[in-house]
Amino acid sequence: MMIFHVDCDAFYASCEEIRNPKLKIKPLAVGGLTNKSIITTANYKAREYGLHSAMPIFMAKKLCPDLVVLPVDHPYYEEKSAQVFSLIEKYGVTMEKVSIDEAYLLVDVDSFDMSPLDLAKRIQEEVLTKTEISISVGISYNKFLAKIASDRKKPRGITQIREDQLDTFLPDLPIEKVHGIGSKTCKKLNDIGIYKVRDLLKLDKDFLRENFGKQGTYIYNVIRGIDKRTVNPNRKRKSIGKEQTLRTNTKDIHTLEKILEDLAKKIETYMVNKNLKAKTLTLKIKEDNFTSHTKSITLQEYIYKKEDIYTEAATLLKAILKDKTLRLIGISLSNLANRNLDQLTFL
Ligand code: TTP
Ligand code: MG
Repeated sequence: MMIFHVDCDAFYASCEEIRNPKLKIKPLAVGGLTNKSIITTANYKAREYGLHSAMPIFMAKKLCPDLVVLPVDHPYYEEKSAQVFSLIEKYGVTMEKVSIDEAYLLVDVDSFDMSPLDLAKRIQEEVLTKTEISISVGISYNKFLAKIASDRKKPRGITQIREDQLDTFLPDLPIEKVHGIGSKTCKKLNDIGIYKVRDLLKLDKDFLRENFGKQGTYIYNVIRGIDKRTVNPNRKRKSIGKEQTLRTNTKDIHTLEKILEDLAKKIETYMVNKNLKAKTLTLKIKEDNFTSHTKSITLQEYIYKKEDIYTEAATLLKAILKDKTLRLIGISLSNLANRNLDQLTFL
């Protein structure tokens, strides 16, 4: 298993460039519109002038008089983010989204017939083609190193850090790049002459623990390539369902089966897009007198294909329909799991 860290390049600015491609050749920042406010980010063209996140706008304009500044449009960036990460999710056993533009991915590289670098390239290309967002990918054997790696060759970079390469990546790193060292800790360390990881490596475990508590132990470990944090999936759906209110109430089994077929098709599309499979299927019906009934079946094998969904749903329907006249019928799948990566051939 490997961990990929994916981080979008100049995210808010890239989203704005998609809406208005003319901005691509201009220095662009996204932020509050008064001179007193700060910029949230700047595109790479603007970074050539020294602009960076959290810089006051007046300063950014001083460094770059031609700067275009756009207001923050959070809902739009959330929408782009969802597009990007639903594509990426398909490649991992587990995905943990940690901010609007970054996620960790637990990847079973052995199940792909390509190297981790080629796989990252494929993910990067798919995301770029389908969403126009460029991403950088870091690959390593733990979260800490994967994140260091993704930051290495931005924008549109792919970097892998292997165990025997720690010495080439870590010692020269400024300590503020160590995830977990915030500005307060950084200042304290600077005060005692610690600026790079190379200096940090000279501090012993007890010293770090006494001065920085648990965080000190964490720092001691990660700069030696030890990070036991797992990739925790978040915002996982517990079930997926579709239902339909009938145009005219009916007890006709053929009409109802036809609707089940349509519902099964819609659910299959969702399951394929999200790379999911399910073990439990529930059929829901509502009678013309508004009484609802549900009936579930938990299967031995996982399913996601429309034929299987339909077969199970139709069997349940026969069992509960009897002489009822229905006004609504629905299918939902629960007990969800990710499908194996070898089934990703549709990509
Ligand atoms: P980052 O990934 O830190 O920055 P970025 O994507 O703009 O640039 P990079 O190519 O270096 O990754 O943050 C993601 C988005 O979060 C960023 O586009 C804007 C927003 N953000 C803020 O609103 N305030 C901040 O202080 C930072 C750092 C980011
Ligand atoms: Mg980013």
